[in-house]
Amino acid sequence: MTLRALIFDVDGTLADTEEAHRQAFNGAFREHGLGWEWSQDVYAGLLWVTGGKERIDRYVDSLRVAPAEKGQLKRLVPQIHATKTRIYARLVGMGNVALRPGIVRLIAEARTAGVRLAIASTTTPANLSALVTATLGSAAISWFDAIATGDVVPNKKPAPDIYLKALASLNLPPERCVAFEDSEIGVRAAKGAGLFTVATPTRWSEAQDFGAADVVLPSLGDPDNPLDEASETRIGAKFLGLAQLRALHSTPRNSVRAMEA
Ligand code: XBP
Ligand code: MG
Repeated sequence: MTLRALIFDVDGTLADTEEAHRQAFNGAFREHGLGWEWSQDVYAGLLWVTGGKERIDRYVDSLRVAPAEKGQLKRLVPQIHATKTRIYARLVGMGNVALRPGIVRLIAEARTAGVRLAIASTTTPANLSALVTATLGSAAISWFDAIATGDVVPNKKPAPDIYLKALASLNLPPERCVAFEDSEIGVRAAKGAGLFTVATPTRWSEAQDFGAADVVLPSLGDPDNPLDEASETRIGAKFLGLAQLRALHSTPRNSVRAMEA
C-alpha cells in the first residue's frame, strides 16, 4: 500500500514536553495564588486526563473544598489554563525542549519523498506553534498539511475524533497513513481511527499498555542515536525510516508480533 502521510502526536512524540507542561502548570498555579503544586508523580497520574483545562478541572474535583469554592475554582480554570499556556510558550521559546531522536530526520525524509505530514494532538494550538517554531523554525508549521489540535473536536483522546479530523483534512483513508504516539491513550485514539500506529513511549508513559500499537520502539532512532538490538531486529534497521515504515505497514501485524517474540 502506498504510504501517503505521517500523522504525529505532539506531546511526548515530537518532543518529551510533559516536564515543561508540568512546570508551566505549577507556574500558573503560583501566579493565581492557588497554593497548588503538581509533583511528577501527581502529574503522571493526571496525564490520564487529556487536555490541560480538563486536567485542572479533574484536579479541582479531587479537592476537599466546599461546593461553592469548588464552583468558583472551576470558573477560574480557563484563565488558569491561559496563564499556563503563556508560561509554556515562554519555556519552549527559551529552547528548553528538544525534538526526540529521529523526528527531524523522518520529517525531512518524508518531505523529500512527497509523503505528507499532519498533526493530531490534544494540546493547545499555541503550544504546537511554539514547539515547532522553537525547534524547526517559523516556516516549519507550513510543512504540515493538516493540523488537528485541542478543542476542535468534541471528544479528546482516547476518542479517535482528532485523528479522524486529521484524516478528513488530508482527505486520505487511514490505510495510507501511519500515526506516531507516545501514550496508551494516544495509541487507542489512533487505532480507533484505523491507523497503523508506531508507539515511542517516554518516561511518563513507559509503564502503560502498548499492546494495541503495531510497533513499539524506545524512539525512532538516528544514525548517531541507533536503536537497541531488539528494536533493530524488530524493524530491520538501526533507525526507523520510510523504507522500514512501508515494510512494516504492509506486513500483517501478527508477523510483526512474531518478529518481536
Ligand atoms: C498531551 C495532552 C495535553 C498536554 C498539555 O497532548 O494531553 O493536554 O499534556 O497541553 P498530545 P494543554 O499527547 O495529544 O499531544 O495544556 O494545551 O492541553
Ligand atoms: Mg502524546
